[in-house]
Amino acid sequence: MKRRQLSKALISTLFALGGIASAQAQTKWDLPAAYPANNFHTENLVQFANDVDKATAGKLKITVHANASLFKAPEIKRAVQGGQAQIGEILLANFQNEWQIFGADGLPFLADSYEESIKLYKAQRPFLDKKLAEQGMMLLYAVAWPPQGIYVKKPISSAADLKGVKWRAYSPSTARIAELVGAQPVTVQAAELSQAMATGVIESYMSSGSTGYDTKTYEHIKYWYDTQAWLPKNAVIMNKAAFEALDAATKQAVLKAGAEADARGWKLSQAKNGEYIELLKKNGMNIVAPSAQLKADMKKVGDTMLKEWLDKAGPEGKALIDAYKK
Ligand code: PCA
Repeated sequence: MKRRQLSKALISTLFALGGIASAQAQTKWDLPAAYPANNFHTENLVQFANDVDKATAGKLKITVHANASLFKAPEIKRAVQGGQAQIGEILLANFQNEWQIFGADGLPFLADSYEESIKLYKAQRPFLDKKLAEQGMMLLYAVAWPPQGIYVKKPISSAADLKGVKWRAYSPSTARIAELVGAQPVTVQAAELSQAMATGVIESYMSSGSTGYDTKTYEHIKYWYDTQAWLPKNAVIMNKAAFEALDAATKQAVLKAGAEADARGWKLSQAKNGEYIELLKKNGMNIVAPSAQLKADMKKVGDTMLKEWLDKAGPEGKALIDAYKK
């Protein structure tokens, strides 16, 4: 063989090998999440990962790590930003101290139904997209938790009955509520909530029927006041560089499966809300409609918190509220 022929043969062999390698190339992503495997948010994430797997014929494998097993809830955002995880699920309201807009959906009674919550999401989304882009990330989708009510050991008829109660907070605003009603806030994320109740670290908290059921709250606390105070959102965020490293078809598959997870998640949240409340009842929880006094007291807490939030959030916060109220 002449030299030129040899190199031609070599080149075509290399091309063939390269072709095999790229056809088999598989990208693996880790997706840390903070809630249990049987929670509806997590089930939605798993379906999203399966959809991506199918649409890419196994080229992109996303592993969901439930229950804060890979990173604790407050660490997931930084892990995605730093690329330790390519994608992750966070509770937006956890990051309110970093940027007030993250906590807009954690404010009591600003958006307290699914309809208003979707409206707030639409208004919040461009702000979130911009902020996360500045941080080297992308928002794939966000889904609300069911409406938040008050779990408490003894019956209450007004906020005054919460004075001195050991109160579990999961975010800056749930800690602020405790301060405003005179309860004692302790921050505990969902993954440690069962233990905090079992050891008596906390005796009350605000959350959804979903988390009450997930954590078997009925084993420790017998009342849930259905205040429907707000619907905080979980958001699925991606590391921008990890996303950009995908080929065009894979990118498309991720975005499509993400949009489907968004729509499916909101439907699931709403449908499951009723189911979770029934399950709580079945397990001995008293589901109570708040008294007029308790409602008025909590509304006042909400008004105070919106004022405080607007002061901290500045013009950006005002622009968000204006867009939401439009
Ligand atoms: N469950 C989560 C956040 C909001 C909710 O409904 C929790 O309690 O940690």
